Amino acid sequence: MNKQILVTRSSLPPIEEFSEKLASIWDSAWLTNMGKYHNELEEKLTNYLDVKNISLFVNGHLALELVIQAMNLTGEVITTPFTFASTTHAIVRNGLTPVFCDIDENDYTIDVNKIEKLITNKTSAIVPVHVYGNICNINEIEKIAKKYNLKVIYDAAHAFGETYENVGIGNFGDASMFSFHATKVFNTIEGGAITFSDEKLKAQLYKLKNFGINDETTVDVVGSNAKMNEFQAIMGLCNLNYIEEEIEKRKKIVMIYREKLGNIKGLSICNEKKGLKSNYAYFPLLVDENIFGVTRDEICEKLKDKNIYARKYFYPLTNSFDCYKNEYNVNETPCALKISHRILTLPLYANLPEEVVNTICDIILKLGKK
Ligand code: T4K
Repeated sequence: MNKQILVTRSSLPPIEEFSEKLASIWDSAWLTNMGKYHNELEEKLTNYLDVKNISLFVNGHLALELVIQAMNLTGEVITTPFTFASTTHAIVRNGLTPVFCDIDENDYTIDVNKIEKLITNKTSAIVPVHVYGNICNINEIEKIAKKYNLKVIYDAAHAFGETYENVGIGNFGDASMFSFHATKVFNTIEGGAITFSDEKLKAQLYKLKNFGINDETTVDVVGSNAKMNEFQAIMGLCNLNYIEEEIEKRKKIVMIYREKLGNIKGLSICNEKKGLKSNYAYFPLLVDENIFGVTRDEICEKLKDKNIYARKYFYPLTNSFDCYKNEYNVNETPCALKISHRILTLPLYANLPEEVVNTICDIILKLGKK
């Protein structure tokens, strides 16, 4: 490959559309603090995601940190280690203890059969992850949460625009966090949102992302600064005009991957869940070296030799990070551990040329035949 192929590539709207909106900022000189574009995006996303309530943030991570704070959680929070650093850090940075549940080997989301035995009298919430856009077992999680009176906050960083049984994915649980980072299906450069069921949370989230300011003379919670600015909001408004096209193009790429790699011994691809409208956010490929003949790492290196940069999302597990040394035992999540050593996310973005997808598949298939 002459040109580097990275795991993803940000989608950008036509520059004229972006500049036109930007020009108006030079008139108003209103750059941030819940400006007009911020509010317009909030409204448009409420419709697009088909949710009751939404609050925008400067990034997904702070959104998650602050919704956890807003819910006044205490003690222990059940989550999974097969995720980006953000999920675990958001729990820990709130002074809470993450309790790691293993994942389901079919879709890499939290294993609902293993949640109950982790619940103690200190558990206050479950933070499951719709990893790669694979939707968690929402119905079972809801049952468990009800039975034990636990809050549920979904890390839906990867699930933008998805629906499950025709319901916007942000409607499940007490709240969901979406990421609008440059690497996501929908981006606002950096950015994120919380969708939530209890409308009373709206005022609290607003305050928390704005230093806890109540009015000009009262500050009544220890808040942060996590407001989405107008430049981000403009990027979001422009990108939103192309979102369906974006997802459709991703789908085409995924279909090629599925067709070429779907029936190969030693390679596994997650099945699309019944009832899910997918956004085709990531393409994770699971490599069983004992059957395929080469390891995930070898495939990754061989692709690199050809200037193709797949990524080992999510390796290593968050419960093995140096910053959590000796605090958790990765062997308590054996399925997550196994998958983290075998998973490779292949390049996927709307304008990835089909011939590159074919080349990637051919390189992988050739390795397996050796
Ligand atoms: N929860 C989950 C489950 C998440 O996956 C994430 C973020 C979060 C929470 C937190 O949400 P945010 O606070 O980020 O909104 C990237 C992203 O930075 C991160 O947002 C994302 N997950 C994670 C899965 O991927 P890195 O360290 O892999 O990023 P980086 O810089 O290596 O970029 C990956 C590839 O993306 C590059 O090879 C090329 C492409 N890229 C990157 C940037 C920065 C672009 O095309 N344009 C760009 O501007 O974390």
